[in-house]
Amino acid sequence: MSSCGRVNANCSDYAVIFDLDGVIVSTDDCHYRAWKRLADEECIPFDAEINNRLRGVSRMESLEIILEKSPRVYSDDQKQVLAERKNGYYRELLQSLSPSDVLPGALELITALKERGFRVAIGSSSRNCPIILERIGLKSVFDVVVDGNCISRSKPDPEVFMKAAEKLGIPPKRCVVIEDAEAGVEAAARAGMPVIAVGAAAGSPLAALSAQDLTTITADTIIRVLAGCPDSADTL
Ligand code: B16
Ligand code: MG
Repeated sequence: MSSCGRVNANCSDYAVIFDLDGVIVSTDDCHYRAWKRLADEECIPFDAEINNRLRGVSRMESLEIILEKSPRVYSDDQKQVLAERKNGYYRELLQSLSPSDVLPGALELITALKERGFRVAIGSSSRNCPIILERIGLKSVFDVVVDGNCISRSKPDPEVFMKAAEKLGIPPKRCVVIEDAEAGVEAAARAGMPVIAVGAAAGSPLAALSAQDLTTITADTIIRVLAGCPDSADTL
């Protein structure tokens, strides 16, 4: 582990940028159910494998992926209507969202990071981010929130994470991203940020570290990732 660096003692010079859907909250299943309802109504084949390609991708780009299997061709106006219909179904499902939907380990990790002085941010492609954060009780927890309402290019473009780093005033290489989507892992890597891949993205070759979920990630894990040696205890 000779290439291990050292992380400066003041953790307020560092940040963790969390993806929202699939990392902080289990809304990825709500997206799946809403798209499935739309696809069934339009007689378009849709399954979990196609759904995996939608993680982290914007609403309109997700629709384009779903329409690849459609025998019917839709105009731009019709696509807009379809996307709004899906969003209506999704918003219905969000009505039952509550703090109990925060994923295991998320609150513990955010609390531990804040206690150590880390800055914390959200970097999400979702335009529903404000309502989701409100419903799960985390509206005032993050120092910075950059979501689908603030960006013009969705993941895998690095814009969402670059904007978060800029708003935090912290250089990209001092920001660790936690992502559940391959598109998000790529976006973080393109932003020059070390990334921890969880859930569906675990095992990504672009990730500095992979984990099943947030329960095994601690503030010390983040420090090791920042130091460039995620598997070592040397830098603590
Ligand atoms: P909306 P994330 C992403 O959120 C979801 O993973 C993706 O499935 C969804 O299409 C996208 O947000 C847009 O969501 O329709 O609510 O604007 O994972 O980047 O937090
Ligand atoms: Mg996600």
